[in-house]
Amino acid sequence: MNRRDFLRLGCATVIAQSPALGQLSQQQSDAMSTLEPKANGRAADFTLRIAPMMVELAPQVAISTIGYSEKVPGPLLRVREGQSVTIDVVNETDVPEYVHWHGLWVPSHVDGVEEEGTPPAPPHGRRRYQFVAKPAGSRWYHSHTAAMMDLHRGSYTGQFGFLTIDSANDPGLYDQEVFLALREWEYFLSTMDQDEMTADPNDPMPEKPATPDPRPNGLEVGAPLYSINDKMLGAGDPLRVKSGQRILMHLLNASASQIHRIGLFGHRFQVIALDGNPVPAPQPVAVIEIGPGERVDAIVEMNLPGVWILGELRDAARQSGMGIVVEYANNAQPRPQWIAPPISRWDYTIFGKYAPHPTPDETIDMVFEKVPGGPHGINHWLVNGKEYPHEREFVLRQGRRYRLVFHNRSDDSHPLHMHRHLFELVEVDRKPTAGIKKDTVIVPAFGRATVDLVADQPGLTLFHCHIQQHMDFGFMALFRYA
Ligand SMILES: [Cu+2]
Repeated sequence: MNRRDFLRLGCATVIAQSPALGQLSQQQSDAMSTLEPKANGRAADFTLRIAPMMVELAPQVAISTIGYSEKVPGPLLRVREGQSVTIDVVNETDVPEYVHWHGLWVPSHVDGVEEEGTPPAPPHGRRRYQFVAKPAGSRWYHSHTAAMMDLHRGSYTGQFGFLTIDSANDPGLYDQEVFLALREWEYFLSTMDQDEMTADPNDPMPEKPATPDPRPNGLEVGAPLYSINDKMLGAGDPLRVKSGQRILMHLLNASASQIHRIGLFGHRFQVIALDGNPVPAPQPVAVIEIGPGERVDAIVEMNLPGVWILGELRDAARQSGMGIVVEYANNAQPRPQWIAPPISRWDYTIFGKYAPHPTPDETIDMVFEKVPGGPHGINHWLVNGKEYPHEREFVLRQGRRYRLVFHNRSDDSHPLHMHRHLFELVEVDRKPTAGIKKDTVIVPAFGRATVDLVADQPGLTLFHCHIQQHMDFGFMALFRYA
């Protein structure tokens, strides 16, 4: 068996089942142990190999990127809540890499973040990550390496995958479960902003300045190719369903740069969890809006037989690949159809409840501003008047409850991510809510979001916009515990 076959076997093993290595056949175990000499006397539950690879997005369309274990998305890592997990990362590239476990409560030195002090997986070296899997829900893992002007590093590459932490309490009210990661490929810089999510003029925009910024905008990141998982619309297997089935869709926006809106004509998405956390008031919606870093779990009842396209609402993005065919069994419709769902506004607060929040011990205001880069420059970003790094502006005391107020004084929407913690939404553009726990929240252009966070995870904690370019050019802050 050559090395490639070994790799394949390793990958297949990981997908086929969770980490119970004891259940593998002797042959598979032998293959794994040949591949992975046991470190510290114990074989890893999973191994991820970071290496260059090709992705065939469609027949005649292949791109080269860097991925995990020759798969995009990387192997599905499925574990039980509370399980102790060991993951070996083998870095076959020439640069240091960090694997971040997004949405997990892990210590700073395991979080996969340079700024928090996690050691890297060195070039042509390896690093072992060990953590207890919590909290339950849809998590994910991805590269957390700075890319700066290199659009073939960090989250611009195929280094992302699903990490599912199963709870013992999952009622399992569905017939099929699918994992759908939204992605763009072959990123480029342009003065044209592809993300046509122009702000609705009826938006409240509580942070809009009286006079607009006259400075010309800088280069934005765009992309010509789109996919769901590793296939452009029509190139992969359709999602095969039967009338009456309930499909649990785990949606992940693994994009480095774009917020996406997804619809499926004639069907509603019953949103049950945001960022992997069950919502107080599950609701049906026609369109899901999801920002880089976010996850949405939704159940879709299959009650309109036919062949449909589940896809991005923007024609350009969908026609460039962001979609998947949904095909009912035994139907006569010859071709997949796209019919745009009715326009609807995404509103996190409808999934919450009305309840008072405990009074916070302290309020921290965070003001985000853009410094436009001009026609051939990159925009820079300020948090409270400064690009990253700050001094000691953001200090938490263990056990205290903080109210963070995100003031977005820019004309872009930003998915803001807090590492190693969950926060609870308090208000979005003045609409109050309670009970929605997230790790990433889109703050609309000139909008404001308020969240509560209990400081219960001591250690350095990175906060940043999940758009890679914004993060690389100043949109980060490091929280410390006193
Ligand atoms: Cu941003």
